[in-house]
Amino acid sequence: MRIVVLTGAGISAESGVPTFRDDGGLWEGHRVEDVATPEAFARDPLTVQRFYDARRRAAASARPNPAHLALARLERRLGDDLLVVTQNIDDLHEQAGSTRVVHMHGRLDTALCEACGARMPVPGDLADDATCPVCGARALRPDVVWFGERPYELDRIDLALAACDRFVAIGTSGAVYPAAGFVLTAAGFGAATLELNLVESEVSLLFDEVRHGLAGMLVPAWVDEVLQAIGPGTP
Ligand code: BJW
Repeated sequence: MRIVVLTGAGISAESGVPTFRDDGGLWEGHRVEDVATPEAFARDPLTVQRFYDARRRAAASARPNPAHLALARLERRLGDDLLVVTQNIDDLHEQAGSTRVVHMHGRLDTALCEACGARMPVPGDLADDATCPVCGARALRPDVVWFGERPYELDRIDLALAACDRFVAIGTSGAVYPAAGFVLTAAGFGAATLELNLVESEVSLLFDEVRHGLAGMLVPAWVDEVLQAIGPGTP
């Protein structure tokens, strides 16, 4: 059984990482257009760098919750037949033990040089005007995907969506494309679709099945179901 799981900010909420659009979410203090567009970065790089530096420091103490751990358990059973596509820029899936993870909106722990295109581990706070170790330019930015930029690894994601038997979206509002459209792609290729979310998302109606509750409860229960269905033998 081939499964693609799409995760959003809701899966990390119980690890203490704020979501974007819920009450008390990240954008309460910062308007999304002030920090998540290339234009905003060009206009006020220091504010944007400080915003991501603060999130990086906060994320460093976050630990995976039962939802991340359950997906890692599923990967141990399914191997290459499970792909986790995350919109999150934290590393909680990796901390939990998942290895087949696509970070379609980038990562907090890498930096991107706008001058030469090199990617590297973040050398420290980027607001400190860090220098690119490859070309020497003071042009490092967070390696994240802002509005209007092309998300990472879309070709790999499309192939996985076309080949999967099940598509599951966990803790994502369905407000941001192309991720919000993955359910239609997967369904169009014949996959069964399931949404796990605290409440209705903007695209709930597109799923075959919707379950409401905390990811930390819903995901382990769903993983148990899948493991029981495929049994202890070959995946
Ligand atoms: C829980 C829970 C718990 C809470 N348990 N659940 C008009 C129409 C269609 C598209 C467009 C349009 N105009 C422009 C576009 C495109 C644009 C877009 O989508 N705009 C929308 C505003 C309409 N998209 C883009 O620009 C993208 N690029 C693009 O399209 O390139 C063109 C292209 C495409 C394809 C091929 C070639 C070219 C880029 C989008 C980049 C998004 N970037 C951000 C910031 C990343 C860096 C960072 O983290 O700072 O990504 S924005 C932000 O939103 C972040 C997230 O990954 C993303 C999605 O948010 P998410 O994860 O869904 O979080 P929330 O907070 O919205 O929702 C949390 C959910 O969890 C809620 O549902 C809760 O209920 C739930 N929840 N606790 C379970 N405990």
